[in-house]
Amino acid sequence: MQDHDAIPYSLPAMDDAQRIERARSMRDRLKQRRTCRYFSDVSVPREVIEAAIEAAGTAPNGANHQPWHFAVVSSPEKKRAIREAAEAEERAFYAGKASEEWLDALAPLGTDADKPFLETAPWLIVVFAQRKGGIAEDGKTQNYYVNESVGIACGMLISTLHEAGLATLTHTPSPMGFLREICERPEHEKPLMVIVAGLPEAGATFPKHALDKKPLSTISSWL
Ligand code: IYR
Repeated sequence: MQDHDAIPYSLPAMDDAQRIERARSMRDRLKQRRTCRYFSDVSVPREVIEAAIEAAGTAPNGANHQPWHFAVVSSPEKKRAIREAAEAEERAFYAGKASEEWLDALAPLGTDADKPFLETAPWLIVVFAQRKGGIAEDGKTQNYYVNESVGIACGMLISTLHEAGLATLTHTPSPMGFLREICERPEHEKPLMVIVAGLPEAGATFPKHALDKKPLSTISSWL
């Protein structure tokens, strides 16, 4: 190992039974997460969103450049602008841009071009991937493994919001260049997704299809 500044690392003491218990308990909580498409307009404290973004900001990432930016939208004007632009893209998607195969795959979800939750939910977290910038955010230094890094950060963000009792939806209008203008972000940042966060509205449902999870034996192999 090359000479570098380093700090001792250790973990809190735990025995194997505790490790198994903690892993299963985390799994069971994450299993309760649903993608929500029906949001109430009830407000949720900004502190929850701040803490979740700080959690996301600890994600493993390329060269510790932390190539992400979270634009947090709560103003009715900005939410409306995002909804209008997203629905325009979605109308084109559902009316012909999407292949028959893609539309068939979406049928069990019951989605369509209407995205009222982009206005009703209290928070929209627009996630940007920084192709350049380095730790100093200079807009020039090359970043590495950008999509991987930001994808992991999004997983941690969603998990923290779920742990805090919030419903989320990962929304990916396509194309989503309009998010850069509305959120006033620079050219070298690529919008990756909108994470809608809030509380489910009364009577909210989720598709049965979502419970159809692949078992451990399918999603893993042990060599
Ligand atoms: N972006 C569209 C379509 C959509 C695509 C996939 I893949 C999904 O898992 C869900 C929706 C929409 O938001 O309706």
